[in-house]
Amino acid sequence: MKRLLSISLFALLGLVTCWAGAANVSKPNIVLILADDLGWKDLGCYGADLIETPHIDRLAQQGVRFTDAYAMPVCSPTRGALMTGRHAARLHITIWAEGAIEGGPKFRKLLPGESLPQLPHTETTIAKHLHDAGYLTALVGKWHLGDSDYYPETHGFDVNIGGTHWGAPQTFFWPYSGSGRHGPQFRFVPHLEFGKPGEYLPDRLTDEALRVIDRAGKQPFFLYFAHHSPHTPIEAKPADVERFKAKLQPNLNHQNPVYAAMVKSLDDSVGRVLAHLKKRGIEQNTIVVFVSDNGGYNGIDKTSGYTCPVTNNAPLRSGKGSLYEGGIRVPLVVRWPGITPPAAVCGEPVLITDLFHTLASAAGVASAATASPDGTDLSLLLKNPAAKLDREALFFHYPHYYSTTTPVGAVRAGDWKLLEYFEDNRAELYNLKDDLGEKTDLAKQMPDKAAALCQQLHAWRESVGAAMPTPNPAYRPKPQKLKK
Ligand SMILES: [Ca+2]
Repeated sequence: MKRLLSISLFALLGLVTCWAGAANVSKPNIVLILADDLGWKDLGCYGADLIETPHIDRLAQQGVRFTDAYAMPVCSPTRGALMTGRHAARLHITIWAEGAIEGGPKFRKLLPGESLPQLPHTETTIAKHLHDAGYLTALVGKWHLGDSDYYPETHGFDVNIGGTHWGAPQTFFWPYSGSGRHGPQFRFVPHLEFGKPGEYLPDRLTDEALRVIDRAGKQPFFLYFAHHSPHTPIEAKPADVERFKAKLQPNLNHQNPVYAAMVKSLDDSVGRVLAHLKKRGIEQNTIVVFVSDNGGYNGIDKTSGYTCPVTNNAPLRSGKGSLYEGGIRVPLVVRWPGITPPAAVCGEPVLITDLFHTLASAAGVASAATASPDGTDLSLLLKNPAAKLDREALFFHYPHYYSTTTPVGAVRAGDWKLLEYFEDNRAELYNLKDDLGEKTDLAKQMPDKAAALCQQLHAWRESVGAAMPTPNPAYRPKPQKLKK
């Protein structure tokens, strides 16, 4: 009897082990590719003209493409929100890391809201959750969430290739360092010290990303592949630049061939990652997400040799930094074999924080949702892109200055969008269904609607403890230009 019991216990243990093994095998790998400053209209599948992105377009053909996906308006806030599932305003990370340290302009009407230059260790990242669930976790590329005390290694990543506090490399060509625009400084991309002249950063980062996939072997992996492209400095491989120079026409929305070439390299990188997954036979067990961290940069970058804006977000208004659609609406494509239908398009508004919840849920890390109230699991939309989320509104908060904006907050509820500018508490109201370009301000025509949305925005700010700008005692109104 005792022997029989032992055998049964042994068999039971074997069964449990077997189940655990099966569960581990079924854990999907996750490849999260984050582009930097890629605009909503910068991909073929989103209607780009000069720019060509066949690999990402094919990914969209195999999964769900979101038309109304939103990020924060600049780099670090999106990255913090993506890693934690918590809104940038709740994290108090509302401007890029270097901007938080520099403190913003000294003589404008408002002093910016306080923002942290790093992701505190009291926050738990998706990498930490996945690491604890047995994943190999790797960041390849840009981190931008703090200095060496806050590097990815301290936030749940087993591997960090390239992640520092810097928001951009000094140059995209090896050795990726040199003097900066703000004076002499030494930017670097760690673990890539050994390279060769002419080596281009997106290509090298892709080599490293493929090595991470190989290194994982049979272990499930989370590859956070955060490209620096196509952030400034706008630099691309000469042969690619020539290709787009030849294609340039005055009637195209996009006019910068160096930028188009830069996006091509980004697309080539995605193509190589997808091909590698297929080659290794893990394509069917890997979720691939492609998304950008903010709207397209519509300023000028002289490095490119062109004086036209780097990109054009039309028909969206404005660009990076702004809370108009051009600053926050981003491309988002998700392919999850067995879950996402092919060539699907989803028009439901979604936020970058939702990816945290979606990926945590996919990996079976249910506990992750508790401390992250600012997002929702998108599995429902990924299975059925026509479904609706039970969510009233999305909120945005940028209490800082940038070339495209003064301090501002915003809310999108259904088709309605309200922006509140903090310098004069001016509200602007738009109906995105009729007016995607936010050209006709309806605030005066519809004061009740504007007041209701304002109230909703204020209540949200209070609930997340958003840091607000304050009056600047040193404010100097811009002096009138003297006539000669
Ligand atoms: Ca960015």
